[in-house]
Amino acid sequence: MDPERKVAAEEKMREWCVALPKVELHAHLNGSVRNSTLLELAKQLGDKGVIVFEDVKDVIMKNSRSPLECFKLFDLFHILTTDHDTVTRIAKEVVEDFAAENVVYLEIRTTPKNNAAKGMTKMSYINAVIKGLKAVEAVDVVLFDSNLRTNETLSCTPMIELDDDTKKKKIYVGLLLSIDRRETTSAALDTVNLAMEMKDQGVIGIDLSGNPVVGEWETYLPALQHAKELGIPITIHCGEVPNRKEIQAVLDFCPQRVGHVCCLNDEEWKQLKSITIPVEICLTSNVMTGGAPSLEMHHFADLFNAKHPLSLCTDDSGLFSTSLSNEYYLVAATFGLSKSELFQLAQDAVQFVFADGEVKKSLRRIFKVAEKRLMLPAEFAAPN
Ligand code: 6MZ
Repeated sequence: MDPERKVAAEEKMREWCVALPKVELHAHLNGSVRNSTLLELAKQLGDKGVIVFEDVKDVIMKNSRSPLECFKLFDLFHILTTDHDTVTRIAKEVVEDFAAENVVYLEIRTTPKNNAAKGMTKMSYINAVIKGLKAVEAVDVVLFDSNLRTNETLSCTPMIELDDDTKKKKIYVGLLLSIDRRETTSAALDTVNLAMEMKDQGVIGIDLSGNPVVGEWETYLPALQHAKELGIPITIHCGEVPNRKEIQAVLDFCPQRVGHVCCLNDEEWKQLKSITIPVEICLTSNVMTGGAPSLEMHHFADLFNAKHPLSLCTDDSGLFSTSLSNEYYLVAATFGLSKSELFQLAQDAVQFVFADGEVKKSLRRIFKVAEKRLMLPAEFAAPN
């Protein structure tokens, strides 16, 4: 194909990936902040003399990150973002950004933070996040509770059908509370109890995340066990580094989903596949942090060929300068998946959401309507 036609075909494929309705199951709030917002916040703190803006600016704009740099950067992000108003602002913007690229269901995860200097408790932090979700105006945010009730009818108008500008798009949003690996057993238990307390306000699950070389599985196990007993769905970052003992413990614990699974050995792969725990795949993140040697050698291919349940995710779209549409595009460009395979991949993710019943039914309807438009043979497709 001549270079110009190739560029045009790539552009069309990118547009198709944006139009595809998508389900995002692994996105960290503070990793998904827009660079422009981070720079603005850094400038404000620079002006107050809290940080040196010029130093921070280069760090924020850098594209490639080592794992160590990532977690250092999160410390910086947290300095920039941890007061109630800022948390509210970034929650609003993050949902707007996902909705703008046709994410129809979003599970956003975040670590509830205590910050006495700002009068912040774990609960007030999550309330500030919820306030942000409710402040979104560009789209209707349906925040459902863990009993899967919503205040409004769930008969969602499939966004792909909308051609009337006066009607708004809709995005379903659920919150997962993250336990940070730096936390103590008692702090982790606080987070699980908070998830239980806020289950009627949009909190639908628990995540274990944080720097994978920090902390011990035994520290979080009582909290994760408690969540399991309470019936709260759990997802765990697994195998970001080759920690044999912990990978085994996570697989034995059998959470509802796992994230990453970069560094599993043959035996662990076998076990993962035999228990078919759905995997949250984060291509760009894994390559940028060294969890996968390259896109071409990413374990996505092995899991996909084995028909293992999986879902494409961004992890930290701000930190890694990606988007969910871009992750779908990368899968097509790297592994040669067809549009119908991509569509199936996006639609299959509905099975793994922590919502159930009516929400899943609505999502299936959205995909059904989208299929008619997105899967037309090229010769019948309406010209752009
Ligand atoms: C493990 C990660 C992560 O919670 O402040 N986080 N944990 N592996 C990753 N892969 C690169 N990316 C993000 O969002 C930022 C926090 O999410 C976790 C880290 O604990 C990070 O501090 P919140 O909203």
